[in-house]
Amino acid sequence: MENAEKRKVVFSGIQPSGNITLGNYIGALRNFTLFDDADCLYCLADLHTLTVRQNPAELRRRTASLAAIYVACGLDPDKNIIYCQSHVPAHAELAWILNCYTYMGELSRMTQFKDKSQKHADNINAGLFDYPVLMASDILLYQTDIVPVGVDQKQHVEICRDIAQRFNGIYGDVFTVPEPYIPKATAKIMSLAEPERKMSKSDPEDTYIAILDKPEDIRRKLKRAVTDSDGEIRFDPETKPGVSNLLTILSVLKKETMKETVSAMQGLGYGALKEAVSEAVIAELTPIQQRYNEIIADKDALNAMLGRNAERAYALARRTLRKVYKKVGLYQL
Ligand code: ATP
Ligand code: LTN
Repeated sequence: MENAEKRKVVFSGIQPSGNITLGNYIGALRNFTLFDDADCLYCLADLHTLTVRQNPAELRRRTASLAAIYVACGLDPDKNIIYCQSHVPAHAELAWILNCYTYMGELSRMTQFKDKSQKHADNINAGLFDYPVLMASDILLYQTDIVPVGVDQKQHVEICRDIAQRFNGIYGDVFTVPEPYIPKATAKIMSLAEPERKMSKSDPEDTYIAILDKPEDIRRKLKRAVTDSDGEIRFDPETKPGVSNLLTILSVLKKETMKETVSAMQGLGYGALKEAVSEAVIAELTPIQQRYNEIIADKDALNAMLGRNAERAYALARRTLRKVYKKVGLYQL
């Protein structure tokens, strides 16, 4: 008998804008595999990357690479719709409509916009300002229930909810209002160089571990990771952000509670902690890298997968878009 309850829809995306980091993996990607009994869509958010100037050849390479990383991290492309945002024109189309239901005031309050405007002061373009509306379109096109992201994206999911509710308030129940999925412990992995700041793929190489880093790079970067001078292994993100970040990474990858990790490490030095983190990271990433190398070696198969999945996504997206066009009064043939 068919299950009467509607399956949940899960949607998320990552920008192919740099090397995918351990922060992206722990904060987002790893969680993408948790929704076995839902309909999941994971996009390569290539349109979003254009809000910051990209090297075209690099962007193409990184997009294919991120698709291979998704699969290598355990997302089965037959079960999950893994596709490239720019291959489904409905994203840009819905973004235009939703632009007309989003206020300048609310967009100018977005912290990511403020941060990125500071970082790219020579290129504060309209796309950067409008970024959250495109992201809302991504999510709302598929009648998404759950959006797994890191905590830095929480505000964007909230504005998406506001836009959906506003639209529904005018036209009836057109959009599902989504919920973010942000497990607290792993919501924000910190930079190795400045543990008060988020680990970010647009920062210098030595501040993050990339999913595709070699074991020797992982060991070198972790050896240099900033800690503190009191020498005690203790979980206290406020006063010991560096050590606490290492403990978080360790406990997550070893699938232990923080208490278990801390008691296993207590009394040891920071050198031993860094060594333990290195081993755990290498053990996690090695099989992913092996699968990645196989997947990326067969570009035809990868492209066929992306083509197939873009069609599946477009078929779903078109339904919502058609409804929206009708509701707002665009002339239908
Ligand atoms: P950029 O630095 O280019 O803005 P980013 O490293 O923040 O990029 P995104 O593509 O913006 O990466 O993020 C992809 C996903 O990974 C999002 O869900 C984001 O919240 C999550 N994420 C990114 N960095 C971290 C982190 N350090 N800790 C936890 N989650 C993270
Ligand atoms: N803006 C996100 C990437 C992203 C996304 C989405 C995440 C684009 N579209 C839809 C969740 C849902 C970021 O992580 N920087």
